[in-house]
Amino acid sequence: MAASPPTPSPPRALHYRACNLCEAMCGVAIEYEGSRVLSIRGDDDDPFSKGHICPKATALQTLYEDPDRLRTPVRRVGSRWEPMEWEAALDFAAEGLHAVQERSGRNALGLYLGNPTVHNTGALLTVSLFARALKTKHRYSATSVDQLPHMLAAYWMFGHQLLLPVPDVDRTSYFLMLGANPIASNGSLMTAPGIRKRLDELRARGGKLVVVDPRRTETAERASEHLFIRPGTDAQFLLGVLHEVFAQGRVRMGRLAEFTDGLDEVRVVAAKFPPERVAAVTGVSAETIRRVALEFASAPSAVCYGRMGTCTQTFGTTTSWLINALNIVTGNFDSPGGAMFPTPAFDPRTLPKALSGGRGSHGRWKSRVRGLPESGGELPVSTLGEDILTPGEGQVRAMVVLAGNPILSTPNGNQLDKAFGSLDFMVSVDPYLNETSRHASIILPPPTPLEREHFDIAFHMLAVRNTVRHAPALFPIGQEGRHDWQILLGLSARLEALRGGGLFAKLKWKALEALGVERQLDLGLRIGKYGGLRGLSLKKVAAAEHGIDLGPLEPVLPGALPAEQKRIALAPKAVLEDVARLEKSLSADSGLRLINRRHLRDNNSWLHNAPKLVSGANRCTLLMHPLDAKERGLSAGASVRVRSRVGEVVVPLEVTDAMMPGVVSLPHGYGHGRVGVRLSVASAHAGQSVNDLSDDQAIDAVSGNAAFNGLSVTVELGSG
Ligand SMILES: Nc1nc2c(c(=O)[nH]1)N[C@H]1C(S)=C(S)[C@@H](COP(=O)(O)OP(=O)(O)OC[C@H]3O[C@@H](n4cnc5c(=O)[nH]c(N)nc54)[C@H](O)[C@@H]3O)O[C@H]1N2
Ligand SMILES: Nc1nc2c(c(=O)[nH]1)N[C@H]1C(S)=C(S)[C@@H](COP(=O)(O)OP(=O)(O)OC[C@H]3O[C@@H](n4cnc5c(=O)[nH]c(N)nc54)[C@H](O)[C@@H]3O)O[C@H]1N2
Ligand code: SF4
Ligand SMILES: [Mo]
Repeated sequence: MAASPPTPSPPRALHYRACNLCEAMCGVAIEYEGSRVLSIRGDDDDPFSKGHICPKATALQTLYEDPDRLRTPVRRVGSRWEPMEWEAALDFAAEGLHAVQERSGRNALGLYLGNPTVHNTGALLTVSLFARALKTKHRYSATSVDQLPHMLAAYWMFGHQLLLPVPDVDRTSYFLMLGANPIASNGSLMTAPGIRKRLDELRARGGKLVVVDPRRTETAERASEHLFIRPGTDAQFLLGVLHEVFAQGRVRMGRLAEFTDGLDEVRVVAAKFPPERVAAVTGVSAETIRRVALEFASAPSAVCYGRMGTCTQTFGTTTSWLINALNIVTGNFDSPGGAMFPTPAFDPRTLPKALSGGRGSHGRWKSRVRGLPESGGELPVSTLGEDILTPGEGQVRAMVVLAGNPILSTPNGNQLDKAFGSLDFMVSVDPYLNETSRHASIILPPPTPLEREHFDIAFHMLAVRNTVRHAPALFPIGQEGRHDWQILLGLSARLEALRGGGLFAKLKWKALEALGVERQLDLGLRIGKYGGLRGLSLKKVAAAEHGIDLGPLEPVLPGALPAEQKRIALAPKAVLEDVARLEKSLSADSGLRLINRRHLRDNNSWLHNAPKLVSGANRCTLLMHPLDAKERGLSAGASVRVRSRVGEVVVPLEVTDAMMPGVVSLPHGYGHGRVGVRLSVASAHAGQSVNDLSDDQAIDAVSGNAAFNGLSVTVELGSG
């Protein structure tokens, strides 16, 4: 039998882009053939990431190929999901939302924006317009289970919620890191691809990395020094450090003094917190606090940085303020080696308010049940469950969830599960049928990262070096697909039409759709810092397929402060008021406290359907110190029951002296065992959701941010 001639296969080719799965923006080189991915590796020629990637980069391929992923809209019909055409699906979704607003008022509609929105160019450019088009005060997002305290501190101190200082890790000589584990997370509010190497280099050049964390983390293992701290006491610790800085006459504000107000107020507050007074509650000795203060103040350059551990706790905002204050009073602010402001080529802060969300705001309205204040136009998501479940004027009866999974990622997941189950109508914009979207009336699935262009709008603004890169879509989506931004514009246009919006409204949405993503990027680049007559355009950026290096961070103050606030406010009123609460919390307590953790191969709740990322030992375990295990008669491998005020989970126990005594740790993002999800791999590695324990009433009092860390729990043998 003669062999048939082989069909000619398309040539293998290489596509370059930045991975958008976390904040690190690593350059990747993707080998592909036709519509198939052959391999994904680090892009050695990326001037920023220099070839670094992590195991999650392969998920770019897994997501694209995943048979569980939704490729067309699906509508719930009883307990089944029925596929729908896009136009009909968008009509159905808009009509359902409109009907609820007609019946129960505008605020009966709620919106939740999940984290991947920020990693998605088109969605980020469109989402503010979409949120306005919904005309509701019930907006929530992952911000209030994450960095809200930093944003509020920035709004109050620097006049803009997005003026977020990042640690100049490549030049600092003393890095004081609280509540962050960048070796697992790859860095957050600190885009620094290959962070492990950067931290190793800091030590190699004679610098010091001090990690303050209730767990000896992967990052702490590589640090010069690790200090255990009792969860939720970072503000007291930092006040102890500041006390010493003032007491030793180490204040050196330099040129910052010319445009900074409030030094005396900070001095008065710090005077109340001598190291001896905070030692017991923090678990850090007075001697150590004094030494850290002295080392910090005398280093050639130093930077204090805090992340999830300092934000998602009961003193989140006050801690964010103190981190900035320590950097400022020691002159380690807006200067090389200190905390600095990146200058991105496309700067979202220069966009009109309707597109960017503006400088920020606080307390313009309050949540209807608990009265928690809005920040930046959003309510704390800890109130979402009660806002849906509590009857009365303005009760939320319909939801739009974009790129989020709040049932696994926000406090009191079981209450929220019940709440979502009780809605009259719900739209999910998500490629998966997951724990949250399973409650939707209709799911509108966008394509995956490789099927769209990518330009990082958010994370160049948080990067430790100024660079820029753009990549076109690798694979086309064809007629049968809709991008997130197209879905959002499609829904907005339909909602306005249903409300009787005239021709002008119709033309506006059509024009925005025609404008597309690329023209907006091009415009933003041209009017940006590196634009101008012969400067950057999208064409120039796109032509440099490995990205363009724009150099190290440079001092930008006072010029970068917004016109409305030309001076730094070192002592904002809201945090000064919180100090009274801090003083009350100075007595040490002995209960067991829960903190959370991340693993390099997780990404919040949503990459557990990638077989390569969930292989190996079960990671959804409780970590406990040997003394605590012994006291409870528990041994490694036992099933233990962890209880909080709102719920309980049963998980395997790991006993390790990497935990501080009195503190236990669970990862978040697990709990895929709920009925009705279509995540075959994740369901086989279900684990338990830590947010079935986390308490919607446990918040940072100033911002309303969720206080996941420091939750009071009990642990006992799981069976019997
Ligand atoms: N206990 C505890 N809880 C936590 C945390 C913690 O440390 N401890 N961390 C918190 C933090 S920092 C965050 S940011 C939140 C995250 O919370 P969320 O953003 O609510 O949840 P994710 O798990 O990121 O879910 C993202 C969803 O977006 C979908 N998705 C991915 N890409 C796209 C896209 O391009 N478009 C669309 N439309 N959908 C997409 C995924 O399928 C997934 O369903 O979790 C928080 N929850
Ligand atoms: N692999 C992986 N990478 C990720 C993610 C992921 O889920 N997986 N998520 C991404 C997202 S959305 C974010 S926001 C970032 C988060 O990035 P990071 O903040 O760097 O990550 P975490 O692991 O949450 O680090 C928080 C640390 O705070 C410690 N901690 C807890 N409570 C306290 C406390 O009271 N005080 C102090 N000082 N420390 C405390 C914890 O032990 C933990 O080590 O990671 C991003 N990158
Ligand atoms: S570190 Fe983040 S950006 Fe880099 S490859 Fe991993 S997931 Fe992607
Ligand atoms: Mo996050």
